[in-house]
Amino acid sequence: MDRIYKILFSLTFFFLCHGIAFAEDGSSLWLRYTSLDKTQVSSDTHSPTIAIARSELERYGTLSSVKLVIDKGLPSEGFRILAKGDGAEIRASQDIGLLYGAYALLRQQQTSGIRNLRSAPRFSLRLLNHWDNLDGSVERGYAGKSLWKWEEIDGQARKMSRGVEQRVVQYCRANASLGINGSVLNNVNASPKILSPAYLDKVAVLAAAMRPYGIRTFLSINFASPMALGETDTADPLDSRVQQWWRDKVSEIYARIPDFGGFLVKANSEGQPGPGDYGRTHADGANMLAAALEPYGGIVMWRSFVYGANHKGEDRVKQAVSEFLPMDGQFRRNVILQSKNGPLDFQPREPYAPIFDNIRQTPQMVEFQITQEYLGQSKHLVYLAPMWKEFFRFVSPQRLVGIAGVANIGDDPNYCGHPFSQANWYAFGRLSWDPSLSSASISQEWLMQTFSREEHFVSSLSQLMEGSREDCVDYMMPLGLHHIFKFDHHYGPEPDGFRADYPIEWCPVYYHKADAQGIGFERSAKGTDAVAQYRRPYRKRYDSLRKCPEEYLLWFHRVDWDHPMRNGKTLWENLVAHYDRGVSQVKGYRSVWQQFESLVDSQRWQEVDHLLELQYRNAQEWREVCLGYWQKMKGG
Ligand code: GCW
Repeated sequence: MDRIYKILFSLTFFFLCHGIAFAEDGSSLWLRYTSLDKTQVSSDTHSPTIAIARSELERYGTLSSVKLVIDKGLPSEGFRILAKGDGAEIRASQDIGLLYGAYALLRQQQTSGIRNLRSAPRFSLRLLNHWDNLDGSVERGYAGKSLWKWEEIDGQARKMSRGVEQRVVQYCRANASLGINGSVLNNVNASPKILSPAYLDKVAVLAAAMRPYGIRTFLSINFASPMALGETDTADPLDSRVQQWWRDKVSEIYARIPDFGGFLVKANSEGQPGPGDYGRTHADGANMLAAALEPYGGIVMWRSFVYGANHKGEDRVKQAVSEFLPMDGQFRRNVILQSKNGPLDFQPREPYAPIFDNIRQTPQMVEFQITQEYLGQSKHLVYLAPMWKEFFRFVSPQRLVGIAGVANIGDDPNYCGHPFSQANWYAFGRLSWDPSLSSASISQEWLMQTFSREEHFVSSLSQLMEGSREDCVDYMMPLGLHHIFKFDHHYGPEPDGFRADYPIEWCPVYYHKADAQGIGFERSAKGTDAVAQYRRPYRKRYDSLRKCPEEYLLWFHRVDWDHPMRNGKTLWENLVAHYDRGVSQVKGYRSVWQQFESLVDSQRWQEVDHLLELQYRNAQEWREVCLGYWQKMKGG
C-alpha cells in the first residue's frame, strides 16, 4: 500500500474508533438528545438564559412549536408546561423557570411523552459541594481531577480554554436540567489561596459560565485565611482588623461576581482552623462572616460536622448536638447550619442525624454525599436515592431550607467514573427539586434517557438499582454496623483496624466493639445515651433492645452473639445471612446486565460488565474478611 493510503487508512480507523468512543463514552450524560432542528421557538423576552432555553428546544425538540411566556403569577423558579396539539407553551415567572421548563419538556419527550405539568422546587438552595483542591485533586473524588482546571490561572484566568469550556457547559446543562442552582467550587478543607486575586479571577470566569444556567457560585473558605495569607496576625473573629479584612475580601469578591452566593465553612473540625482557636464559639465565627456578606445578600453555610475538639471522649455521634444546641438562636439570619444526613459520616446506613430534631431557630440544610466514599466509590453500582428517601422519612423537607450534595464529578470522560454513578448525580438533583419523587421513578427516567427505553431493560435495571443500596449494606455492614473501613481510603474492609496514633474515632474497633461475648455500640440509656438526642417516638424505640429496628441494632445496642432476633435465629446466624444475601444479590447483577448486551453500546456495556464483576469480588471479600474476623472474636 502507498504510504499516503496507509496514513489515510489508519487515520480513518483512528477516527472511527475514537469517533465511536467519543459518542458512547458516557459524556452525554442523560442529555442524549438527537439533533433535529425542528421546533420553532418564540419568546417575547430575551436574556442569555432564554437564549439557552431556545437553542436547546430548537435543536432537540420534537414538537413543531414552543412558546416561552413570562407569567409573574407563577412561583419563583417554577414553571408550567401546557401541551397544545403539536406544540406547547412554557410559562414561568423568571427566565430561569423557562429554562427549567424547557429541560422538563425535553425530559418528557424522552420518557413519558409531553403533557401538562406544574412544577416548583421544594428547596430554595439546591447545591453541589465540590471537594476540589487547587492542585487539581478531588478529595474523595473517584472520577479524575477537578473539572475546573485550577492550573489555568494568572495569564489565562480571564477565559477558559476551549476543552474546559465545553466540559463546564455540559456540567451546567446537566445541572440546569435538574434544577441545581448553586455550586460550591472548592473543598471544605479549603486552601486560603482560593481568596487570592488570581484565583478569584478564575472563579469569576467559572461564575460567568454558570450564571445563564441559573447556577450561583459559592466558595469554601479557610477560617484562618487572613492570617494564612499573611495579612493579619490573628484570625480571631472578634478582632476588628480581622472583621475588616473579611469585609474587604467580600467586597472584592462581589466586585467580580455580583451574584456570588456566599461561603461554606468547615471550622474546628478535623484539624481545620476555626473560632475555637481563639476561645470563640461557632456562632462568633459564623456571625462575623455573615455580617460581611449580609449587605450583598450572601449566606454562610456553617457545617456541624465537628468532633474531637471540645467534646473529647464523648460518643462521636452526639457531639454535633452537644456543640450546636446551646448556640441555637445566636446565629445571624443569613447563617444556615449544614449537617450530614447521619450523625457519623456518610455510612452505607445510619439513623438520621438528631441535630435536625434539636435545632429549632437556625435554618438548616442537609448534606448528602453523592460521591460514594463509603459505598464502593466509583467501582460499585450503588444507587443512592433510596438512602436519601429514607432520610426524608425521618426529617421532613419542610424543616430544611436547602440541600447540598458532595459531588461525584471529575474530568473523567463520563464525569462520574462508573456509568451508573451518573444516576446518583441525577437523583440528587431530582430530589433536590422534588423530594417526594420516588426513587424508582427517578431511576426509570434516568435509564430511559441514558441507555434505552426498552421496557424490560428499564424495569429490570431499575429494580436492580432500587435494591443496590440495601445489598451494599448487607455485604459491607449489616444490622447497624458502621465504619469498618480500611484506614484513609475507605474502600475495603478492615474490622481489626486500630492505630494508637490515630484519633479513636477513626478506628473500626471503636465502632463495633466485637469480643468473645458480643458486638455493637451501646448507645441506649445504659450506654452513651445517644438515643436521648432523638425526638419521640424514636428516642424510646431506639433505646429499647426489643423495639429497636434491626437495621439499626448494632448502632444502638451491644448484643450477645446468640442474641435471639425476630426471625427466631441468633444474631450470628442473621449476620451470616445478611452477608450471604448481599453477595448473592451482587452476583445476580451480572446476569441481569448480560441479558441486555444488544441494547447497550459496547463501550458502556463492557465497562459496566467489568465493574460488576469487580463489585462481586469485592462483596465476597467484605463477607470473608468480616465474617472471618467476627468468627475469630467470637471464638469457636
Ligand atoms: O467523610 C469525611 C471524609 C473527609 C472529609 C470529611 C468532611 C472533606 O473522609 O475526606 O473532608 O468527612 O466531611 O469534612
